[in-house]
Amino acid sequence: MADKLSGGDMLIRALQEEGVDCIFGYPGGAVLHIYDAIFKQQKIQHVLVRHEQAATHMADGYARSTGKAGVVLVTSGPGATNAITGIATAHMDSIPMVVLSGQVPSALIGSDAFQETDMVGVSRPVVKHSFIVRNCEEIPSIVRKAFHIATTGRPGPVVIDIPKDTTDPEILCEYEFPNTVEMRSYNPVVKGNSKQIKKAVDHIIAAERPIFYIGGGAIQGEASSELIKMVDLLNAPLTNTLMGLGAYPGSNKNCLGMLGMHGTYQANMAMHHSDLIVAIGARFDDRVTNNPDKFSPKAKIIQIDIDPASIAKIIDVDIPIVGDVNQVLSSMNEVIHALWSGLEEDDKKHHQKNIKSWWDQIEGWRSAHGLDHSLVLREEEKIQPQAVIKALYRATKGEAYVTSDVGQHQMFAAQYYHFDEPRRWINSGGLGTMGFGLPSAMGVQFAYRDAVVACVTGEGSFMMNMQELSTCLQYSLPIKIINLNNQALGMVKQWQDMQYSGRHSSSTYSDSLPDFKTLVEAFGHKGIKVEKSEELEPAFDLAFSEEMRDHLVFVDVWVDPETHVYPMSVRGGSLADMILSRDEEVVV
Ligand SMILES: Cc1ncc(C[n+]2csc(CCOP(=O)(O)OP(=O)(O)O)c2C)c(N)n1
Ligand SMILES: [Mg+2]
Repeated sequence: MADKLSGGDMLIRALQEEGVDCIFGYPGGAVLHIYDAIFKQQKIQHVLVRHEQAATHMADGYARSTGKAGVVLVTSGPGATNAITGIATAHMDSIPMVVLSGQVPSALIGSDAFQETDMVGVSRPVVKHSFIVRNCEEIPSIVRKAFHIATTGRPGPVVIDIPKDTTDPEILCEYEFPNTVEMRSYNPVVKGNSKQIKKAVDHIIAAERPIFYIGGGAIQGEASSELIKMVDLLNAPLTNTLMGLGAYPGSNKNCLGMLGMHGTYQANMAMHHSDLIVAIGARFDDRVTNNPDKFSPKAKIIQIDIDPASIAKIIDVDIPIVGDVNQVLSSMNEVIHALWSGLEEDDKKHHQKNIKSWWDQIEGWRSAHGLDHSLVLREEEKIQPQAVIKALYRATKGEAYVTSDVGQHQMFAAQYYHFDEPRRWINSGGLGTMGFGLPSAMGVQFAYRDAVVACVTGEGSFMMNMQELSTCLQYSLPIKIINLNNQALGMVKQWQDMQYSGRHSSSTYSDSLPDFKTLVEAFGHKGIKVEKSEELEPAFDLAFSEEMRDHLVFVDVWVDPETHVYPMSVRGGSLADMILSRDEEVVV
């Protein structure tokens, strides 16, 4: 006979069966039964955060770095609404997450009870799915379904709203965890259509100027090894979106770097001039396409995506393939191998000649205006933010998990830290959520206790969730925070420089910034302030030293406040229309 358990105990048991080892949360009246159930077991660690938004970003960082769903537990009302920004952040980047929100007792729902919010209603536009628990019996099957939905197909956040009476310790129900999940209305397509796959391969082999355009879906879909096989066999150029960095080794020469608004010159030019774009787990978002009417005019497009709704949403596609990116690429590789070995020597040579002249053109772009070109050292005493990222890359040998916040520092990190593996670069691409950096780094550190985790932040973003420094002390998280302190909301200020004649409306703080070294020391951590170039390397040496191995270190680097992020797309232009520096614009 099945065990009889309370709803609270059932919830925790079901989470254990799902393999959950860590929950990020914050208690309150509606979830007290659940917290008591957590207290009585040892398998799942509960992390007490200082703000519910941070809990969602921690679960998100955990999910992005492991591929498993992150789990959040919040109380009703303000606890639930505080979680919304993090749920929306995960939704925009297709991150698997399960959010357990407390609700007032069923009998009070709709009565404007204390701390009542219609969480399912409030979160609806930013979740993949949501559930309301009606009685304790259904808790195990709802948990099973929630994890299934969050982690399969195009992943995303799922909310389970739990009225307090359903977890009452006095009410016991039979516990049965379902072995399988069946939902008639939810069956994501996994295998790609074989005719489309054959057609795509024919186009790839025949293309003269092919380019692979890789998005976050390639990482979520674990497609890296098949992607590497394909790109290396074809010796094709490849570019990543902000979300796709690391899907293919960033330090490999076939990688042209990030494309789009702050993409590299060579990546944007290659996209614009290509005759075949192979889009993998990428959704042609406006930060990539610039003006869709001027996007890559000569290219035929193959788009591979798990989500049929993403296909041809923004840009017309010639060969759509719906399916799991890893499986589709694996089938394509089989077809490519068969085709390649059957090709006449002359045809192979023809292909190699085409690719060589395409590469000559790309290398010309790379050497003319590659990224080092935009790393201009202006005044000797001012530290350039790009140089800080390069120093971080050296200090961590390119092997760290790097999270970032949102702004100029995020773009510099994306441009100058080369990610050779998937799931190492963790940032909020779709929603662009300031305040994401520190808590997401914490989520990564909980997943990998011995890993080097660095958070590249800006003083503006850091101040949005800095209360979590206290959580870091409680759980001994030795994160290294690199603050590119330009004493401004730098990205906003850059746009004001470029589009509003330098009128800095509310983008600076009139000398009101805290002294970050003292601030982090008040939280019990190590702070280092860097004001001169020559202090940078020693600061990194100390931060990443054996001596600081178990300590959170905050390196506050005062960088040149005048530096802009380049290249930058020209508004309304094509991908080839770029501003390369303060006084250099290229428009085709
Ligand atoms: C929550 C939130 N509010 C506002 C914005 C708009 N925004 C984008 S970048 C930015 C400035 C970020 O400043 P900082 O963290 O210091 O980074 P910097 O650009 O200076 O490197 C702002 C305000 C945002 N992305 N997120
Ligand atoms: Mg700043």
